[in-house]
Amino acid sequence: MRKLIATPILIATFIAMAAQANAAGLGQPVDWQLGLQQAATPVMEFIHSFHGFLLIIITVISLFVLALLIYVMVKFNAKSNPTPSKTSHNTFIEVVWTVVPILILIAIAIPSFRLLYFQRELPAADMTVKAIGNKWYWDYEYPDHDGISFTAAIDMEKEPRLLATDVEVVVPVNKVIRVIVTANDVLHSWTVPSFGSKIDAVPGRLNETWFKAEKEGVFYGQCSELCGKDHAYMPIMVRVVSEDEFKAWVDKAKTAGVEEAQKHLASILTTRGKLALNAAGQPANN
Ligand SMILES: [Cu+2]
Repeated sequence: MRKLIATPILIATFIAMAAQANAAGLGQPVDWQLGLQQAATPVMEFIHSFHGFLLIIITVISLFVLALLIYVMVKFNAKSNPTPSKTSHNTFIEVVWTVVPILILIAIAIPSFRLLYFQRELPAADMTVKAIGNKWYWDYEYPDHDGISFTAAIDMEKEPRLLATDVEVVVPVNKVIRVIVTANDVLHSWTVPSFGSKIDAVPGRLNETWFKAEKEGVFYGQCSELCGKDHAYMPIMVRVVSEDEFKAWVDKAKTAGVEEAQKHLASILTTRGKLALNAAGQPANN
């Protein structure tokens, strides 16, 4: 009796959860999100389509196995099948259950390797940003822009909590950005979900990845290699802006420093209606 009551409650709970589940955020997570963050780069779009493809395959396999189990339970239980067959081999079926999984694995492997090479083979880069992991903040350098460099540390006062940094990484939209990643002390990992970027920061070694953001806005990520006690407090914040806004930021950063450049950029973005300010005069991101 208790089971009979529990089942509809369970179903109702799932329906309520599904109704509350939000479409995934762009550049940052949202409450009750299901699925991956929205894509802002070609790599992340590929990850989305591969994820969708795998979801179909695993769903079909799970339903097929479930159907087989139900069929066996109904057809071959002791009551409906009192004298079991003694069959132990069936060549046709053995060939099928060997060949079909191989075909499924090949069908998965082909897009999987295409995605892997797409991520790993850098297209000609328009500019380079160097990200250096530290306990527990990120340093950034812009070797193509007179070596602009700064430290980006978590800003506990800003929203979204645990994702905002005091100084923002600024890059232009629709440009291939090469990211060179290393670390000063221990392993870290430079990760921005909406870019599909995730690469280890290894002391004494240069790793590289790339992204081409096709949408303007703010994109957040976190260190994704368990690096120590403040691992959760070294977020990544990348602002993608138009080319002339990027140039304005670079020019100001060269002459007056990155903090002034950030204020300058914020005022440009506010004038253009791209940046809303909250009651405290802070950028209300996304
Ligand atoms: Cu870290």
